[in-house]
Amino acid sequence: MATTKKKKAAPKTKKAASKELTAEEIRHADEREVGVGRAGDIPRENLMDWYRQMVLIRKFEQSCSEQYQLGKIGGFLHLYIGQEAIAVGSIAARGANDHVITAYRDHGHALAVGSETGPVMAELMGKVTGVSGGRGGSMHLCDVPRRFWGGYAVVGGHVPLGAGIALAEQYKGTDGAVLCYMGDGSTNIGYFHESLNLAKVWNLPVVWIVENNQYGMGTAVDRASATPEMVTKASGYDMEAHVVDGMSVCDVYWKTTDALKRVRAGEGPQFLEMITYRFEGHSMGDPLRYRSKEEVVKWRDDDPIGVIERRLIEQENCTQEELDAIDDQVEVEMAAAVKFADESPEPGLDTLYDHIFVEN
Ligand SMILES: Cc1ncc(C[n+]2csc(CCOP(=O)(O)OP(=O)(O)O)c2C)c(N)n1
Ligand SMILES: [Mg+2]
Repeated sequence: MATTKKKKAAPKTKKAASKELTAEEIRHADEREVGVGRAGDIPRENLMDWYRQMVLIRKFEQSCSEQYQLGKIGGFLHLYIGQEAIAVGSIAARGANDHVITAYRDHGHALAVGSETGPVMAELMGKVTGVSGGRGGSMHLCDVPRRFWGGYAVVGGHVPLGAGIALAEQYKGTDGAVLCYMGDGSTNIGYFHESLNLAKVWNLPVVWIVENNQYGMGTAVDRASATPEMVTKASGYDMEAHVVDGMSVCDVYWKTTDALKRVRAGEGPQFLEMITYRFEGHSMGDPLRYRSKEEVVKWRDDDPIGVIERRLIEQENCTQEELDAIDDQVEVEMAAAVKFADESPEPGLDTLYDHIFVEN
């Protein structure tokens, strides 16, 4: 796709590693694991679909940035560019009864669970056709039929809700589990520790996924957290924890698949620290003075879309034309989404008090 073509060098890919890398090794890796060779390796059509989903999220976010600058999106807007492999790879691993809940950087998760681009864009523009009726905006996307519960603006505030949904599934005796995503900053919040503790005590079916993108707003992780290694926090709750290469959609998929298997086998809550990087600012208008250009360039060389693109071309005999055709199809979908949102009405004044109280 256009964004990845501009890169100086595509990240190298390698076959499945025999040992798990540490967070530090992943941060400095010059090769990205792509999962080949593992039993039950991923079929080509799935990889192509993951590529399409990641390009869709990337182009959606680029379009959001444009719509924001045109004044059509109000409030805060946090882009997911650079982190696409996490939502796509982990949600691909979820079962039919599993739930998803996340923080305010939520557009990628919404699209990965299958929410349509038009209603998601309409939500960002505050239109009545939006996934949350135009009431929530960027930080409060929600899609109940797809078991996607949002979208929360209070850092760490949704973590106990993730535990609560897991408790409900356990109580009902289903095989449903929860994928609860959060930023590295959430792990410094009291709710995080209370939720992990209770999840372990009650053996709740939940996978905690920390998207460690190296920063909470303008503060580097090692300046705000007592330990820069998020996995060590799980050990305080005697919880199985693994480090994941968040730039490799395949690594994300396999580690989430394994974690969900352990949850369903009754082994209790699981913890995954996914190492990634936010390519853009924290939200719109971030002057990015807290990190060097060299650092950003280094991470852009590890673009998760570049990693999957490389695997498809080198190991799946995929042609550049096939990938370009997917990009073109996504462009058409995005144009239609913006048109749908533009043409949708705002909620009427007479509906101001709707959705405030529970209605029968
Ligand atoms: C309880 C609370 N404190 C502070 C804020 C302000 N705030 C918004 S985003 C953010 C940083 C969170 O960083 P992280 O959890 O790493 O998520 P990321 O933005 O990197 O995805 C902060 C401090 C907030 N929204 N809620
Ligand atoms: Mg962060």
